[in-house]
Amino acid sequence: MGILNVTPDSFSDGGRYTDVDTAVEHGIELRLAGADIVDIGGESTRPGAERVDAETEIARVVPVISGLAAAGVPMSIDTTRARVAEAALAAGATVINDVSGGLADRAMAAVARDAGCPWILMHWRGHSRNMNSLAVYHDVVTEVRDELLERVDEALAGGVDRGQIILDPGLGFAKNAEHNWQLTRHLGVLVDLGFPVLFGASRKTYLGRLLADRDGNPRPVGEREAATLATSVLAAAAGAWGVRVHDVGGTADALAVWRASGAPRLAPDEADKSKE
Ligand code: PMM
Repeated sequence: MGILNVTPDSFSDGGRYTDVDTAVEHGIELRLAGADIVDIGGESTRPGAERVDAETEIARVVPVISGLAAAGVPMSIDTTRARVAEAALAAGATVINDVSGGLADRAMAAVARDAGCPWILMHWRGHSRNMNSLAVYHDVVTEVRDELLERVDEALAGGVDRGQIILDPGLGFAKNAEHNWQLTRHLGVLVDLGFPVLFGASRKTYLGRLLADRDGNPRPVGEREAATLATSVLAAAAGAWGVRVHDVGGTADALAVWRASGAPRLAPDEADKSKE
């Protein structure tokens, strides 16, 4: 999944694709580089970000989705709002990527049900403005799993087909670096739930911190690509269905190596078994 944020303020590509033609061009580039799907977002979810209204979000994403649909590019809409999802699906998106897993807007389930489209339910505890204060867990892997299963139950109760549900641990969303590493190490716990799992580590803050220089300055966003590729290979080896990334070409190369190696899926470790 290639990332295309049509926002002025996303942490990595914010401000680069606010012009419709540039955004459409980049979406086509992502597709040609090997993306199975391009994820279009019109609202930044970076920690601390202020919300925009639904009209602004729709005005940002719909022209880009229409342009990419005309070019035959498969797309997901990255939104927590049912109205935005509806407009995006009408314009040609075919997947809903809801970082709130249906929590932010309870009307999302009906949109997913009526469209009969895949719905990515990401683990989420609250909007960006205060999500860092929600990063409190006793056992992050078990709690993320259980909270995702609650989202699944609500989606099913809303009439959504089980076969359309995709799960995502939501790295960086109410998670600190250690939480992200735990979720990476034990990704098999989510994979074993039987739903496709999407993994989104691309260029995130915890990778910048991991690669900080001697003075403790985090590695700049644009220089986290090799680390991102490593996370994508780990996720694939743990059984992830997809990875959400900025650098699609590099990811396709890295995954081609992993595939050619024939390396078996990483077995869930003893700690995972004790959670069952
Ligand atoms: N991360 C971001 C936005 N949307 N969607 C899913 N499903 N999973 C993620 O991890 C995720 C997401 C934030 O990253 P960005 O600013 O680079 O888009």
